[in-house]
Amino acid sequence: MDFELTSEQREIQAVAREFADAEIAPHAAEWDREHRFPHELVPKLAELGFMGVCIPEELGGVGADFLSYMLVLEEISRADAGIGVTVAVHTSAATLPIAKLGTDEQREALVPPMARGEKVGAFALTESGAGSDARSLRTRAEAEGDGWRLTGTKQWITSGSFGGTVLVFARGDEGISCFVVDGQADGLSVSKEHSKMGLHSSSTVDLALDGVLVPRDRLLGEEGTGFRIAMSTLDGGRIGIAAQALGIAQAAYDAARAYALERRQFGRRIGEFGAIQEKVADMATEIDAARLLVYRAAWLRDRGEPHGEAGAKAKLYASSVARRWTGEAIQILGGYGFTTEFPVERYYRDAKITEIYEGTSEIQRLVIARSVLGLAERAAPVAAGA
Ligand code: COS
Repeated sequence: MDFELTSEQREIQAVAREFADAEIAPHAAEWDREHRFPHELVPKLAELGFMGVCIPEELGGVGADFLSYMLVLEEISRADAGIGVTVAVHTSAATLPIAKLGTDEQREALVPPMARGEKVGAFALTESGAGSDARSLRTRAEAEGDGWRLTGTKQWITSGSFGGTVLVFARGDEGISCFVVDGQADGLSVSKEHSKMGLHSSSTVDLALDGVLVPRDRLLGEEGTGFRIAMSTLDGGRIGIAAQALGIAQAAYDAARAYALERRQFGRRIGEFGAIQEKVADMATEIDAARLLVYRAAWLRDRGEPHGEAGAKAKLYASSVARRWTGEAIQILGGYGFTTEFPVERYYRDAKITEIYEGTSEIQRLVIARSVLGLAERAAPVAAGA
């Protein structure tokens, strides 16, 4: 398998790296401290195409491949993982399913404003009683006239308060369906803003749906296919979270490496001591391995091949690498690493969630095990964002 990046992929990566270093990294500590999503960043992201990297050009996107999009997520997350998850959810969990599964009218009406960053996307699947067991969701879709009324509460919705475009999964007479809901619709409100351990620059809310009216033309795909849409969307989304974890791990490595070459104790740079060398060597090796898993999953997806197992492996491994090595990066920086003067404590707080959302590590193992044991034949290759 050849992972040499094309010249277009390298170019997108370079633009994303430069943008992340200039426009995101210098502000990340402040956004973290203020627990604030910087809405003023969205037009800048959109101007460079980062709100629609892998969205077709005719729908306002860049028309690049999924691997290019992963390179962008990795670079953004290296600077600020909260911005990374916002772009990831917007793109792979909200815009892509509409671009892939929508009717012509839905694609043309809904996707361009999202690719232009005017409408930030959100994905409302999880509920208080339906996390890993997403199929047990209880939000109701009652048929009314030529549409439905949605009633229920969705939990931990990234960007759910931004008034953008929300994919809502709800249960009706035909089973679970996926509806495209305007974030400013009557009856939709934020019932809770969550305070989190990390990712402070992203917004996470609960959404109350109190009889939200959805017209028939805002049903995505066929009625009753919502669970499959959610699962295939997550197959792609999980690669994005793996890229986010990779970006966080890379940031921690960069900080630890620089410190090991600068900090002197016992008359030498600490990077000359075996105990530190062992950590740096393992960290570099595991980050390389995570990167290869992430790029392979994206590459399979770009070839139209099944990528559920590869994406689950990438997320399982990259999130573990990020969680473990952000901790060891603090160890290398010692007391300094524990202070907010250095960014590694933020990386550590931001990394943990990558083992939880878009499917916990336990669920990734289940997906991998079912696949390698041949027990997942029903999980047909995909329709949506995957
Ligand atoms: N792509 C397309 N369809 C899929 C699929 C996939 N990757 N995986 C499952 N399906 C389909 C199956 O084909 C089956 O379809 P039919 O009912 O038409 O036969 C249906 O979905 C149910 O499949 P299954 O029986 O495997 O579902 P389970 O309830 O056992 O759930 C897991 C499987 C646990 C893997 C799933 O619920 C899951 O991924 N949970 C985690 C949810 C999650 O990531 N939450 C985070 C939310 S976003 S922060």
